Amino acid sequence: MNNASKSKIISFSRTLGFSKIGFASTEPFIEEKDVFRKWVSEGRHGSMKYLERNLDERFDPNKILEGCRTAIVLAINYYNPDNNQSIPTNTGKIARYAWGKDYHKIIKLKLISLAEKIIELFPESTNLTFVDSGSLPEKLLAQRAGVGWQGKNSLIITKEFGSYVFLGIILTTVELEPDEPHKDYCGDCTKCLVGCPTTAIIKPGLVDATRCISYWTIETKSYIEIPLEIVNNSESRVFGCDICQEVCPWNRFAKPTNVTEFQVNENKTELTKDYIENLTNEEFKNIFKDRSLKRIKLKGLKRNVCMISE
Ligand code: B12
Ligand code: SF4
Ligand code: SF4
Repeated sequence: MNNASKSKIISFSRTLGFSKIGFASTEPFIEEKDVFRKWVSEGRHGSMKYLERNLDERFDPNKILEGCRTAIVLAINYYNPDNNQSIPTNTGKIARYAWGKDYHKIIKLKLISLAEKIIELFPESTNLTFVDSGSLPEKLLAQRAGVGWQGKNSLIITKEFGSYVFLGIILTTVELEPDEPHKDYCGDCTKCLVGCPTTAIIKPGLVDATRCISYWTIETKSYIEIPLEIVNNSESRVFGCDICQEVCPWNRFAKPTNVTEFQVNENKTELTKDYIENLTNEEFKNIFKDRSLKRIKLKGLKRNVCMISE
C-alpha cells in the first residue's frame, strides 16, 4: 500500500482547509441500497425526483468510476458561533450551512486541487470529485472511512467538530489503505428524535424528507404551498433547519471554522416578514449573490415568509 503517498494526501488536504479526511474501500452498499429503495418507494423523497434515478450506480462506486479502489472522504467545518437563539421569534432563521458562501463551489475547487495532487503522485490515476451530488451516498462513505458516524438525526457527526461539517468525496483508481469505519457514539440519546418539531425522523438515522422543514424551505418549488402542519411547527426557519443539530450534545464540541469563505461575523440580515415582503429582486441578488439561499430565488423566500411566527 502507498502509505507515504497517503500521508502526502492527508497533509495537502489540511493546507486546503479540510478538517478531516478518511479512506474507504469501494465495495457496494447492499443493505443500505434496500433501505434507500424502500424510502423512495414510500415517497419519502417527495419531489426530489433525481433520487429515483441510477440506484445501482449510487450504491456501487465501481459503476460510477470503473476500476476505482478508494473513496477519499473529506469533511470541512462550517460552524460559526451562535446567534440564532437571540434572533427575535418574528424574524426568519437561515440554517447555519447557508451563512457563509455557497459550499458547492468552494469545496469543489478544493477537491479539484486535491485530485491534482493525487495525479502528481500517481500520473496514471483517474479521479472524480463529488460534493452534495445525488450520485453517491456521501454519509455512508464517511462512516466507512472513519470520518464520523451517522447519528440518529441521520447526519455525520465527528468527535472533533460535531455535525456542522460538509462532506466531499474523491473516487480514485489508486489503492490506498482503508481506515476503520467509525463507531456510533449516539448511545441512548434521543434528543434529535424528540426535538424535531415535525417528527421527520421516522426512525433512528432515517428522515422522511416530506416532513422535514429543510426540504420544504429549500427543495420545493415556490408555487407549492407548505402544509399547515409544517408551517405551524417551523420555528421561523425560512431556509433550512438546524434543530436536530442544535439539540445534539456532540455539537458542544463545535469550533469556529477557519475557512475564510464560511466565516461570518454575525447573521446580520434581519429577515422580518416586512423586510422580505418588500425586498426587490435587485436587493435579493445583491445580498445573496454568492450564497446557497439564492437557489430558491426571491419568489421562494417570499413563499417561505409563512414560516415566520407573529
Ligand atoms: C437528499 C438530501 C437531503 C434531503 C433528505 C435528508 C436525509 N436525511 O435523507 C433534505 C432536503 C431533507 C436534506 C436536508 C439536510 N441536509 Co442534505 N443531503 C441530501 C443528499 C443529497 C442525499 C442524502 C440521501 O441520500 N438521503 C436519502 C436517505 C434515505 O439516505 P440517508 O440519510 O443517507 O439514509 C441511509 C442510512 O441512514 C442508512 N440506514 C438507515 N437506517 C438503516 C438501517 C439499516 C439496517 C441499514 C443497513 C442502513 C440504514 O441507509 C439509508 C439509505 O442509504 C446528501 C448528499 C449525498 N449525496 O449524500 C445531502 C447531505 C446529507 N445534506 C447535508 C446537510 C448539511 C443537510 C441539512 C443539515 C441542511 C439544513 N441545515 O437544512 C439538512 C439536515 C436534515 C437531516 N436531519 O437530514 C450534508 C450533511 C453533512 C453531514 N454532516 O452529514 C450532506 C451530506 C451534503 C454534503 N455534501 O455535505 N438533505
Ligand atoms: S432538519 Fe429540522 S425538520 Fe428536518 S429532521 Fe432535523 S429537526 Fe426535523
Ligand atoms: S441528538 Fe443524540 S441521538 Fe441525535 S444525533 Fe445527537 S447524539 Fe445522536
